[in-house]
Amino acid sequence: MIHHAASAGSDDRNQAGLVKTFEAHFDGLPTHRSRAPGRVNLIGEHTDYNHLPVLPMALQRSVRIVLRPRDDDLVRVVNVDPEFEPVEFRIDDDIPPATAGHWGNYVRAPAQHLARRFGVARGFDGVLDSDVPVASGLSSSAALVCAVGLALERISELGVDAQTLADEMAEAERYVGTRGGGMDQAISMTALEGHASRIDFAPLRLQPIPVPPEWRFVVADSLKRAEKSGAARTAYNQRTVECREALDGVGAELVRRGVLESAPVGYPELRDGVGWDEALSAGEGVLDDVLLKRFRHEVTEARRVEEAQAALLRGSAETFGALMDASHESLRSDYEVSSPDLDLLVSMARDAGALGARLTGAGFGGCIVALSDTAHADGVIEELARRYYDGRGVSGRLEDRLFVARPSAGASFDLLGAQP
Ligand code: NG1
Repeated sequence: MIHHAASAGSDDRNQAGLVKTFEAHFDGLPTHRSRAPGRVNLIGEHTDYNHLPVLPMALQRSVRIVLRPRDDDLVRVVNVDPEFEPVEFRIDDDIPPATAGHWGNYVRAPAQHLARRFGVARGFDGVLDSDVPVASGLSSSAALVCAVGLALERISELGVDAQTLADEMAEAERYVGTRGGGMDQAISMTALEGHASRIDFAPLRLQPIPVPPEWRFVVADSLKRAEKSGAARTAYNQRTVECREALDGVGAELVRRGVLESAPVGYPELRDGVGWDEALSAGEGVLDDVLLKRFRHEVTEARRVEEAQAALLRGSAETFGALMDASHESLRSDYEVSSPDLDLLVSMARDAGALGARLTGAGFGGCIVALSDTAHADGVIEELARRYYDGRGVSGRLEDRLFVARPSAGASFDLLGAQP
């Protein structure tokens, strides 16, 4: 029997510990707290970089920084986890990066970006901790970038709203050599407690949708890291290129068929111009096997997001679960981003009574998300604990790898002592 951590999360952590660490490293006390959550994507995977919709929710797990603004441009951040060495740099238009993959680059990223965009030049001393599992498809990196970015924005009193800052933070991540689709920063900055959000891109639009209180999203980590700096990133980037090639091929074919006068500039324009059926038929006529598979995933996943949004709005958990199952199958066979461990976890979750399950995040490792209800969530967790995790040598606490995700609020910045 495991003690599952439906309630484990940032708010339960010991803030006094953070303050104490601050006092040990810097003179005096911190004055503010910046916090940004990780997220779990419920459906709409590998669609954001094609500006097609997604449906994520923020987690109760977050990056938190207790901090004190400085009067100069220095940023000093100590991570309570000794595995991550302290970071120190001056805010500038060109901040020299640490080695690739170093966590400090996610602190430098928003600083350089906000310096370039808004002339931000005021730094802070801070102590940081995070309970968002790293490299698991739960957006620990976006949470870090958003927590630092929000702190810098507030310290300089720029008056940038959360949605704009989300867009800026998606840009900021280019500093680390990657550019995701913008979903992670958008949900981390703007989420509402008790809600998931349907997100559309270019321009960013968010529609919060209440999650029925009896729905339970179980997150389970395959224990295989999906490192953004390694092979998973190469495969991710390759998918973005394939999607572009597929779009160009389909666009050219539709022009050749006389259906369109000019090729659509993006996926939303293709959808709005001819509809998915016509687009898919053009794709079937012209794309090679691999590109057709990638294209079919984009089309079917975009449709599933629409249907999932409707199912969420009317509280139909069975339909939502079936759509999650279909999403996983498409990610496995057409998009080819699953792994034997993710497939195993998904099927075990279904065997244990989940209404649907799928990989979440970029794939190639990381987590799955399974939908259950209040009556069955504990059973799903206990089954997965027994069948998947027993004997796999989980390092650390199992409840950091297997937990119920609570739809939580987005990033916040407060005076210390002012938050509940
Ligand atoms: P993860 O693997 O959770 O970091 C990545 C991208 C998202 C999105 C998903 C796939 C980054 C920072 N995030 O998420 O934007 O494209 O893959 O849906 O690259």
